[in-house]
Amino acid sequence: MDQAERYRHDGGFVLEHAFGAAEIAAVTAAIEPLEQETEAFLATRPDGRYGIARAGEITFRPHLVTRSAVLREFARHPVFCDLVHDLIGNDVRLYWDQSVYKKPAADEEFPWHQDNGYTYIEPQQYLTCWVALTDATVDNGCPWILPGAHRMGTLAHRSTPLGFECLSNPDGAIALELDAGSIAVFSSLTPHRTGPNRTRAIRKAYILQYAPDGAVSYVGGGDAVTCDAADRQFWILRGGLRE
Ligand SMILES: O=C(O)CCC(=O)C(=O)O
Repeated sequence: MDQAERYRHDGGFVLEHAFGAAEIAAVTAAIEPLEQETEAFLATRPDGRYGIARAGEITFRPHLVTRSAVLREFARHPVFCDLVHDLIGNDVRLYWDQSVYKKPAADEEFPWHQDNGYTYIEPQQYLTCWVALTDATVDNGCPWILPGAHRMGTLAHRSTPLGFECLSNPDGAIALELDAGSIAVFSSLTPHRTGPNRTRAIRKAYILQYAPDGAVSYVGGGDAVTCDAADRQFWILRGGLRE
């Protein structure tokens, strides 16, 4: 089965060794000062928490492209242009980007969810590229997906202290172990979770999400907002061509 077929059938696949060591080192270096800012901010919070982020355990740093030319350029890397062309179409924008660092103290899972279960987007299916900046293993909290479940549409999610959750211990889940530089490519409708980090090293990921031009979000159940913020939802492909 080829990758496009696997995406349609299972809702995701691994693109191995998409980026070289130097590219991953440059991306990691660009994220580093922002990650330090994030931890410094969390340290100012009385309980070390902000939303689903927990100081020293798990950090989420969104909209990095607004702060780094290196990451803006990375978001338009030919690898992503090819992926979005084949899996979305000719007119595509970056929808969201964020780093997620899971620290050795993170002994909780990040619960089963669909990305479309956090902020509801129309069309409901957009593309998540979970780029491994370090090797991601079952031991340090690699992603798991539930193949085929993307065909059920957006599921109901409940709020938990660890994040939104749509499923609990489903049968048939598979771990996507990734070498640094590989990408877990999956649909915004594919239920996924990550496990605890039981190692002594930080598991680092940079997540980039792409949506068709014209996609709208309903933040907090409010009015439709077109996903075209100039500083972070810029064109990736327009008329099939790289912008
Ligand atoms: O990388 C992680 O540990 C979880 C991130 C995730 O699933 C997400 O941001 O949707």
